[in-house]
Amino acid sequence: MKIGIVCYPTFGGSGVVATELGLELSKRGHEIHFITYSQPVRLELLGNNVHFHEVHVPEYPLFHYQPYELALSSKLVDMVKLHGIELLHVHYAIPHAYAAYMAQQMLLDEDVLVPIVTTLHGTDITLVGSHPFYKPAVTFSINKSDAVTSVSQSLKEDTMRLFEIERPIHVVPNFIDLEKHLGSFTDCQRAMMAEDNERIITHISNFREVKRIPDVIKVFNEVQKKLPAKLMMVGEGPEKEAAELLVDELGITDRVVFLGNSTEIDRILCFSDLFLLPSETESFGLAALEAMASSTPVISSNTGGLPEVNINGFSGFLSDVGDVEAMSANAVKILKDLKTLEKFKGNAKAQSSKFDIHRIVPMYEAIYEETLKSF
Ligand code: GMT
Repeated sequence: MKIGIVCYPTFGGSGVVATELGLELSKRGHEIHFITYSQPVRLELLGNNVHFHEVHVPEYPLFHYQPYELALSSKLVDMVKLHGIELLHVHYAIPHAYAAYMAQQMLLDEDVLVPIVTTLHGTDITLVGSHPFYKPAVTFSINKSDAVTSVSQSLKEDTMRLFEIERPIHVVPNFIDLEKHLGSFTDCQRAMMAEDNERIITHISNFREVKRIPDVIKVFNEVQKKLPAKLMMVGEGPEKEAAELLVDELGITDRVVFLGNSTEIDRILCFSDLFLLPSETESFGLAALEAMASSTPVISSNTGGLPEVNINGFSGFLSDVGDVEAMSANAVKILKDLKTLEKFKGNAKAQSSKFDIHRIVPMYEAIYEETLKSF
């Protein structure tokens, strides 16, 4: 199939999922066209079957907001016609599903038929999409998609509760390429980050309010009172400065390292002993799955789709949002002795294999085939 993929090209989970999906589909013989405003961060390899088409939005002073949706739908029309794209798969409803519908209508005018598959990722529903300013357009574009998928059962339920949805939503969980997390590092240079007797705790996110960054630091602060530990904070975002101040206030600057955005997530996870994800809401928690695939157990909140990913008492522990005390007590439970830690590490790896890329990507292929057949 010739498939057009629309996504945010940044470090965010939806862009990562879209990029990994496109790459895997290309390996399975499909021709993939990424259409977005810059090359997706994890798209290192452009090959015969993988193409990238940049959406340009010319700046014009009259516009207070530059019309990205317009530029995107025009680009979709041109690319569908030029490359004979058979299906558009858009990740994140806002504004991608809306722009794709406009493109579909323009193409219809020229007798070109292209169905749209929309994947809902989380904040496009729970935080942004349900805002009254966007809701009518989001409801419309979900209902006009030819197939809709969500990354967890929990997100499907949220969508049905928050919007008047008239079509089925297929749950296709996020996935992981286990081969990339085989522990192929002979030395992930742990010694550069911590002493032998120290446990390494890691958090990776876009440092937005929803991630509850202060909880990450407070949990770590309690843990490091009980056992020697270091905290690796990976990512960039609006809450980072406040996080640095809190670390300073708590007097633990020598034990917390802010690494910024990284393209070396595999290496960081390779030397991590525990992953913290205390989010306010999380439709899935791809970062937690990536951690588990690298044999890193997870301490998370029990919100949204996280209980579908992290299994309490097995791959880690789940607690109520904001329950720093329970989270730190559970972290210590896992880290206190090597035997327990090794058990949780093995369990985390085993749990991640449920989301093996080779099991999940065929689910998308089946949806594409069904959509094309019934379109
Ligand atoms: O977590 C974010 O703020 C980024 C956001 C995104 O759209 O990239 O992540 C959402 O999609 C990911 C991929 O499906 C999920 O793993 C995240 O749980 C989800 N984030 C939230 O629901 C807050």
